[in-house]
Amino acid sequence: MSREEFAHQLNRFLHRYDRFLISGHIRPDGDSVGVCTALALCIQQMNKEAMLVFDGDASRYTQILKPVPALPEEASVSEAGRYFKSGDTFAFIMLDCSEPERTGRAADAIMVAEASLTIDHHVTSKEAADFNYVESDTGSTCEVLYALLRLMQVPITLPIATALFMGAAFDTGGFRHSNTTADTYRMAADLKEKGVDSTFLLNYLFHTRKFMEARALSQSLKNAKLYEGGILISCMQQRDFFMLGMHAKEADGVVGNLIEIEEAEVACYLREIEDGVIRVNMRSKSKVDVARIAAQFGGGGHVRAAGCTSELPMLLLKQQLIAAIRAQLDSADDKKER
Ligand SMILES: [Mn+2]
Repeated sequence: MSREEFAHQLNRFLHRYDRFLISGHIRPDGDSVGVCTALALCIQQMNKEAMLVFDGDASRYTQILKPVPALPEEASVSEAGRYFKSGDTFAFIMLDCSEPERTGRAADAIMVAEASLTIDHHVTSKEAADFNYVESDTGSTCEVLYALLRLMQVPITLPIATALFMGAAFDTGGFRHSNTTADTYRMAADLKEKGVDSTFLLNYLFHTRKFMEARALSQSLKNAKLYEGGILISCMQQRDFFMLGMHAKEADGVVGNLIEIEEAEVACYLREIEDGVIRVNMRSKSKVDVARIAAQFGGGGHVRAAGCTSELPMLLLKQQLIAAIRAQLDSADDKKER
């Protein structure tokens, strides 16, 4: 389906219903929160009700955007109708994911809603909603929604522009990743012209961290070792986090800092998240497919960012990871020589 055709469908969908429950994916990220907030603000602009559902802490992103009503944490989506002011029926919109299970808490919303609609940019086979639109070659769902709003001639106010900019910046790594296109920059320019504080948003998203996260990074760098072939590995035991006065789960961003090290071709971050359970996060610059490495250990992900969870002892796991990465680096070298 073309963008124009779907913009038509979306327009009709928004006009047909009065109340909308909107959910992004579980463990909300910048794109997910940005696109849900932007569409909710558009719906409010039409004098209709919108309510967001989050599964996981979205506060890092919601706190810099215009507030939008959200379903209370203790409520289930089957009783969401009670939380709307103007009535108790609602339509359901799924953004930045297309499989109901990916929303977490809102997995059953399709069943209780009057109708459902999806906008996404992940490669997917499921068309679970009544109306489904996926642009897998667009960098963020915020960019997809921006294009649709333009076609629908919906006025993009500053709060909507800010939410869209945040999401597009988030999913493109600050307009740096290979999913950034000329259209992405054109959108950014248009939103900037509408008054978006791009300096603040980019600094907040990519150059701001909590004191505790910085301390975790410091300890993680102390523990890091650089092996032949540019394999950077950092292992953090539970006691490392205990000494810092934090939980291992609070150090999610560290692996992104490890891969910034010039000599690192691959970064592996091993964290003992509970007794004998190790979470592995991997990032790769260009040579290694870390999704394949993760799959060897029962995990998954993308070519340049992947992870797995293991119950092997830390040292053994580290040795096996190094061996698996070396094997990939070596076979790449062999191919080059031939
Ligand atoms: Mn996204």
